[in-house]
Amino acid sequence: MHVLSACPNLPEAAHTPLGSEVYRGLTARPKTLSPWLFYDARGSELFEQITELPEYYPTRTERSILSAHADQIVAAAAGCEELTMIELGAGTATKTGLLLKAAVRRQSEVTYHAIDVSGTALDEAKRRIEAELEGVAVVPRVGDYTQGLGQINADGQRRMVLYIGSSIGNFEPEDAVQLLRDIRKELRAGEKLLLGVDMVKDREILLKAYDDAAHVTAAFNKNALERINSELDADFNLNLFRHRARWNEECSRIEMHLESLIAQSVSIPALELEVKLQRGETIHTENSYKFRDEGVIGLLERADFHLSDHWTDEREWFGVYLATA
Ligand code: AVJ
Repeated sequence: MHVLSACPNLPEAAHTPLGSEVYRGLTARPKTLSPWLFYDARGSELFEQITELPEYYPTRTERSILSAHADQIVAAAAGCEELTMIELGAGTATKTGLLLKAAVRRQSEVTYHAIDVSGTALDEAKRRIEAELEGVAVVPRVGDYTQGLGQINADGQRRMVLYIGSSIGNFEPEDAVQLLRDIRKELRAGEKLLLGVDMVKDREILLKAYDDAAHVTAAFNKNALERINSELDADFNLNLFRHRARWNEECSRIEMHLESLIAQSVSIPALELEVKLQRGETIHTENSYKFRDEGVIGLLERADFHLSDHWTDEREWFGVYLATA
């Protein structure tokens, strides 16, 4: 996230990460908001609900892959060494337990560094995992992804970085490569990255996953506006926006938008900003890229990783890639 600094005349709130992102996004054309805005306490709760929706296949598909192949994944990653696991964007780490369980079957004790921006999610992860899995020590670390990765001392063990859940799908391809390069720089040759990505599939299945019948995804999308209302005193009327999910074939991504149902003007007092929207105009709130095999391999190679192994489900809806630094 980048903070506006060259505009000394803007109010103080415009210099916070949230204020700066909202100012930039809502004065841009087309209007955008970054997906990290979704994840306040309410948004994180809604995302947890999304992962359990019948239409939202990614979480359960990835879990089924990890569950079916955990021993093989851990064996392939470890080789003849012992592993230290590091997860980026760990959240409450509900899928990671499958890999940790496989790791303690091999090496009886494993250290798991869980990195996330949410301290409360990490506390829950630590409590649950240490209660359920004997031999696992959870080290929570609140902070930004890659910073400090290299400082994690693995005591001579081989580090395995987990970046699962298709979180990489939120990044533009160039930014995704940069993120993988940042990870790669922190690793020694031979250390591992486990990357989980959502694959291209039938358009209708993709669209339903982002526009569910119970409207949980709609609430999740609108939560970005709710957050701007509560944190920047804005007066977005959520009833005057409609949740939209689109498949952008050319860019191979699902897009989420908030479409203004009427011509309207919204005021954001903390930013001293009036935002005018035309009827039918949208605020683009998220990209969720979907991948093909070649695409994932290309990203990894550009970041100086090479593919070691690859697992998928019967329908090939989700991919888990093991890469070596
Ligand atoms: C957390 C980025 C993987 O793109 O599927 C779910 C977020 N957005 N429903 C995804 C999300 C709408 C999710 N990621």
